[in-house]
Amino acid sequence: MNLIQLFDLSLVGRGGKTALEFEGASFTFAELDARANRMASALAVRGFRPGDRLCVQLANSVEMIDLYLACLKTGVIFVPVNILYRDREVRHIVSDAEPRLFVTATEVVELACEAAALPSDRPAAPALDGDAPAGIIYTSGTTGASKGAVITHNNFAANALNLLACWQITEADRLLLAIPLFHVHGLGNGLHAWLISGCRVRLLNRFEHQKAAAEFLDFRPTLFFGVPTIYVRLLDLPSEAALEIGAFMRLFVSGSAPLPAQVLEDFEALYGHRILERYGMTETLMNMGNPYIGERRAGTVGLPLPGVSARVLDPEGRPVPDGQSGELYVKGPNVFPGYWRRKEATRTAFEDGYFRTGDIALRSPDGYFTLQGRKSDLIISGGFNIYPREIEEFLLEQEGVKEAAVAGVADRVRGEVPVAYVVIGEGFDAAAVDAKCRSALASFKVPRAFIPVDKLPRTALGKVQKHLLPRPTSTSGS
Ligand code: MLC
Ligand code: AMP
Repeated sequence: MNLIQLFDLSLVGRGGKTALEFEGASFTFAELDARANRMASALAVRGFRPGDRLCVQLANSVEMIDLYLACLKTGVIFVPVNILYRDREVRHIVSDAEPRLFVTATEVVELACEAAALPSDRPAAPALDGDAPAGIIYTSGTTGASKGAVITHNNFAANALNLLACWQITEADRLLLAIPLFHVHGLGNGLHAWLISGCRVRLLNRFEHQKAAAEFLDFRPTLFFGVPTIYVRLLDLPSEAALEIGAFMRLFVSGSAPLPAQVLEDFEALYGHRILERYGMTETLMNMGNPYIGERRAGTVGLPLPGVSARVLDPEGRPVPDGQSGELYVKGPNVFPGYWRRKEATRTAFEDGYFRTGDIALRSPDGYFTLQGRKSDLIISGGFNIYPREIEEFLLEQEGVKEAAVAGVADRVRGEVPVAYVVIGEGFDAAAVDAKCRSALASFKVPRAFIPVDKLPRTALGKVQKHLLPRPTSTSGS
């Protein structure tokens, strides 16, 4: 099946209903359908064929939705790119995905103009198998360069249907969608839950904490999806506003990074709602969640979602008893088939049909999972992933950097932020390296400090022992 069949429940079935609010404009489902049909024609004019890739590097916008739906309607593979990525990061994705077209804020204007002049007839739907790729989403690989996770129509469908069922999302809901559509959180959870349920969405260009209270109070949503940084920001709202918001909200969901138990408790005291924490990955979409009805246990990611099987294994691949830590493996209709054009990486990502998450977890005797960390040294800052290796490789290219190690330090707002430890040689200039990082790396990857060290602590095999690096005192965010 094509995801569009599910979206047609709303695009066609609820055509007259207001679907979307964006920057003061509103659109019915039928209007969005017509826009997407025109955009599909514009892609056809550009020579797109099923299986071609379209890279889209756009902030949340109606055009981004048009392009996504146009891809699904024509069998084109949608490849969203983080808008914070700079040249170096983008070049890698382009050379790997080989898109027919790369759309940024500049190109989209022309494309939208072309589309507006075309008829809104539905394109003939290509005969797609549910196992066909709907999107390729780049995720920072442990090797430093990011890999494209191929997500099928069936993966996305299984994920969204689970969320509708488990979180009781219906067309009566109002979803305030503030997270970026270029990641699976915004796209696979936010956009898909909206289009299938037929609820009303207010899409924000991005989450701005200064405007959050006004958006909540004006739109009066029932449903909100956020990363922990957003919930930390929401703790700063005045208590009267928080109480008013709490009164019309039905469900707050958090994911993409660990939600500190204290934030969950403080949020509940302020808003009168216990945040539902869930756990996912780009490669697997959503794996686990705390129950909608039942105990939302602080510090845990709850129970496997319907259809998801989970195993916790020791390094020899043997199951560990409940209460003990091991690596988490998952299997289910939500799990991707593999990485784009990377047979070897795909082969090593699976064991016995289960995907190796790289997350260290334990299961309680009553089935709740707690994530305790990662096997790799992944840093998650504001819900964005940072692989230290990528920054280390960049730093080593800079003048005066003899050795470099990047590690995460705790940050009250963003969870973690990266800092760099450098063994410096002649010509090192911290300000110049900082400027280079700012121009070449996404802002969230830029090290917050460069800490000079005489040498990096290494094992006998030469591996840097990051836990032995002197940690600066935790940062407080801003
Ligand atoms: C952040 N920045 C953005 C931005 N988000 N800039 C433009 N558009 C966006 N959407 C930049 C800012 O310019 C700034 O850069 C820095 O990031 C912090 O911004 P801030 O204004 O201080 O925001 P803050 O209150 O800290 O909140 C940041 C945030 C953002 C929460 C809005 O981090 C965010 O949108 N996170 C969501 C990430 C996400 O969706 N992850 C899902 C991955 S999928 P500078 O230069 O000033 O530092 C996944 C699977 C799963 O993990 O389980 O979901
Ligand atoms: P990504 O590669 O961006 O898809 O990020 C996936 C990673 O985010 C997972 O492997 C986890 O390490 C982390 N993650 C997602 N949700 C949670 C959560 N609720 N708690 C802790 N970590 C999470």
